[in-house]
Amino acid sequence: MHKIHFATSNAHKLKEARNILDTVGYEVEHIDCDYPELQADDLETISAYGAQWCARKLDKPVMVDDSGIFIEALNGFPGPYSRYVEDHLGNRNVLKLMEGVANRKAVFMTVVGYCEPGCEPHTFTGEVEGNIAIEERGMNGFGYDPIFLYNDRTFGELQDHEKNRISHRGNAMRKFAGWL
Ligand code: ITT
Repeated sequence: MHKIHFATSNAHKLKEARNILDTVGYEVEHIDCDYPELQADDLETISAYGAQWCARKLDKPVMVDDSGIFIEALNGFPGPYSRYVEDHLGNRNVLKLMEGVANRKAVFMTVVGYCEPGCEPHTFTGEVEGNIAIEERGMNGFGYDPIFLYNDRTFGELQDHEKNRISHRGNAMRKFAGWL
């Protein structure tokens, strides 16, 4: 089975990547590579930079995953700042920001970055459209999953395999695997 080296500090992402890529014939090996998170307005730039940084440092092909949630009524916030907002505000405060807001549309996005040593990085984008829930629901998943409504269930209410089939990460990683 072909191996993909995945640099991430997030155990949930690692688990999802293993399940998603296993279904298309790839084995995921976790690598520790604490790459600097570039401050940029778009996930592609951050992801491409991270993949190239790790490929250079480790001298092997590396995949990274940069993800975020873009809320339409907040002009795409928190987007590339999703990690910071989760750490400092959390879902409860995001829901507060959305109190009384009728337009609850949101997009989850993952950009997979992949780079081989000495080469330019490639990026693969996956998205899923949904809505911000009124309250947190569900014990599955992680991060923003309990407040992201897809049809009538939050991602927090989906089983792992259901989320992976439709998720931003599933779409981005299957695109990457197809290219590979
Ligand atoms: P890395 O080491 O891979 O960068 P990270 O947790 O910092 O791990 P991101 O910057 O890509 O990853 O994540 C941005 C935020 O979005 C972070 O708070 C995640 O918990 C959250 N997030 C990412 N993917 C998610 C998903 O599928 N469901 C819910 N929340 C997600």
